[in-house]
Amino acid sequence: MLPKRNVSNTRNTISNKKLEQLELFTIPVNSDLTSNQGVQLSDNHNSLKASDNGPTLVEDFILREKIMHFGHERIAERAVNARGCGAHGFFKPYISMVQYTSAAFLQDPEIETPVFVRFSGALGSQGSADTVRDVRGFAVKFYTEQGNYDLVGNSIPVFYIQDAIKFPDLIHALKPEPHNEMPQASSAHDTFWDFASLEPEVTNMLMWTMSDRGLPRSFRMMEGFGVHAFRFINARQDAFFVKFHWKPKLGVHALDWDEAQKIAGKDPDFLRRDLWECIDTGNFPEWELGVQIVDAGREDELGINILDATKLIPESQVPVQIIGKMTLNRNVENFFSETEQVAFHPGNLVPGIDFSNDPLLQGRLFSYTDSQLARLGGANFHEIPINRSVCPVHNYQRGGLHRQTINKGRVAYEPNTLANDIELRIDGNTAGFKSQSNLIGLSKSRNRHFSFDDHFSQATLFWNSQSVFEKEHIVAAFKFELSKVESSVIRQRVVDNLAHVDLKFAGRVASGLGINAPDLKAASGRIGFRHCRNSLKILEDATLSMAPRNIVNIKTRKIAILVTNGVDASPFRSLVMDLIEAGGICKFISIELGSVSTTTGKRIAIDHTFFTMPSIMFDAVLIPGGQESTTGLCSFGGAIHFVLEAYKHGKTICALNEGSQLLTTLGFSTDKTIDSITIPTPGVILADTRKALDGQISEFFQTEIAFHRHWNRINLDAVPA
Ligand code: HDE
Repeated sequence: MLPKRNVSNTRNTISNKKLEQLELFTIPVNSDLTSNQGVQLSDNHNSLKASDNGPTLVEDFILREKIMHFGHERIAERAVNARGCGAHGFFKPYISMVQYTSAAFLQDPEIETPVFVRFSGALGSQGSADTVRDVRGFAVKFYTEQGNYDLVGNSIPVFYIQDAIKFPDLIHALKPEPHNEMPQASSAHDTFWDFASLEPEVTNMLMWTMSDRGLPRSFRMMEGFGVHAFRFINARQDAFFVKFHWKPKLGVHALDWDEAQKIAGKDPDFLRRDLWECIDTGNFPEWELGVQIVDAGREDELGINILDATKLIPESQVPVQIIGKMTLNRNVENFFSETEQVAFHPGNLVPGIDFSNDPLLQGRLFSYTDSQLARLGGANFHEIPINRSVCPVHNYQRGGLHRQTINKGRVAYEPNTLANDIELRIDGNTAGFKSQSNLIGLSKSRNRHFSFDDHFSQATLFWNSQSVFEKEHIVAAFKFELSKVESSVIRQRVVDNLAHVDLKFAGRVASGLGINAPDLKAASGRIGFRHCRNSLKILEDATLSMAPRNIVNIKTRKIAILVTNGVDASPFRSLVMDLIEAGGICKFISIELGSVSTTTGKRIAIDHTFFTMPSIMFDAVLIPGGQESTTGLCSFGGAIHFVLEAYKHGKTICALNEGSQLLTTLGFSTDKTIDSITIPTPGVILADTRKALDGQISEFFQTEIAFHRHWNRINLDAVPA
């Protein structure tokens, strides 16, 4: 009875140079079976035995091949960022960046560059849940005409540590504890907070991970950051520092912590499913690429050391220039071949982009190739289809495990004259990638630059920039994590450090943890506590908050419509059509699958039950009227819990006519006689469809959904959901 969204499998209709290349390696679904040698098989059910009851024969090469392959079909998961999902798409610049960089893919707004993106969680194993509290990886491979460029970034603009030498310690502290391999994908345990309390440089990133940034609602609603300072180099060899930003077109939104934990159980694939379904239904996610550019030589004016990855450049200090857009429009054909085998490396650069001396970035440059060698079994991982560049590769590397390329000729060295009867010599005088000349200090040093030792100013800036509700969530997150820490000495050390961010904030965290009030001096008296506070150029920056600024739209927002027999369908028909028109995804939820009858005797097909699709899978709830349906819902615990839980998680709820009876326990008046539309508390809309115009209800509902979550509603903590 209601219009269905047009569902199209986009996978076969979109193409670009990279996808055409992958097509050469892609095998269609087939109806017969062969061995790996191409020999057709006649029986895939029975192994070869010496008589029906006899032992299996060693000569059964078909069995041996099949079992051998099965036994080797797993490869080592990534040491970090093991759980991820990927998608194909393209990038198009809005403007030419020729003034700053000679990178070809940033020159011409007409040129589309194919990309492959892998999102990941840093902490968890491959089989861990998607919605744990964590920073997310945001790795983009651009298949440019000048070779592959990888921007291997994160969802948080700063990192825990300043120097690569501390990375193994950080990850060992964060990962499950080595004696019992617990807890999975969670920082809420002693070893992490022990490390964190002894390394105050982690504080800024801690503020971010404990904020709602650690709980993205969707990869499609998450920012990405290159984190380090890189350099743009233009054709004249002028250098500029650059920080990269990805800004999602759908805005930046988060889950609630209680919701995230429940989703981890009900649908551990929540984020990858969301990405997959949206791409498959043509709701292509988009991010704009932004850059903060600082002229080389002027970085000292920032008030921070630009090479320190635990600091960001506030956007109010150096605005982000939006320079292009990335669209993801095709799911992978095969998870293993593409997502699992894709090999990112921050050292995959193209002419026009170069590193900075950030000591964390410099350390990464050793690590990634090394990881690929171990995971992908040899030096030829660049020949795996997903990793191949779209421009030709020719050099004199030969051999190695699993070499695919058949290089012609007898010449495998340079310089030479035998390859083409002329002298080939590549010794710095040809075009191509040139490292930007960079003054290297004369004395070796194992010291950090003193300016790295400001560990708290930006954590304070972050705290000051948060809204009231974000601050509450940060305090709650610290309390949650520290409550899981068994050692009270560690808990105390953490809050003593937090006192250097903001004393009141640290006090709020400390209360109820069975420890003393935070003590500034205790922290600064400890060995290993290095801190020298720089004076901040700014004290607050609105862009650090996720509080809605520009309310966007309701595209791809999921709306649950709660119905049972006797639902009054006429008042909400046009409302639902409006929601779908605006890009919302509406699903009918009831007590059982099948269909329910309306007051006029028509039938509504049910998409899901309360049992299989709890409120945590939706962004908003619509409760239509009809006395029989409402009475049915009010007497079903699953429906009451659904609504209370959605309320507790700040979601928009719209009740029509009698439907408002489902909200009577929430402590506000559900009597709608005053007006045709009443908003008794933020994000709750009670509408009398006999008085209100359909369009009005729809407008209110959409505005509230687009706001995402309503944390300032009454009785939130009293709701037992
Ligand atoms: Fe990584 N990181 N990392 N990292 N990282 C890996 O590479 C490493 C760092 C990031 O989807 C590994 O191929 C070191 C910062 C992402 O395939 C490994 C250091 C940032 C991904 C590795 C860092 C990242 C990885 C694991 C400190 C944000 C997933 C397997 C010096 C800017 C990429 C692999 C994908 C993966 C090392 C720090 C982002 C072990 C040594 C900072 C998104 O090589």
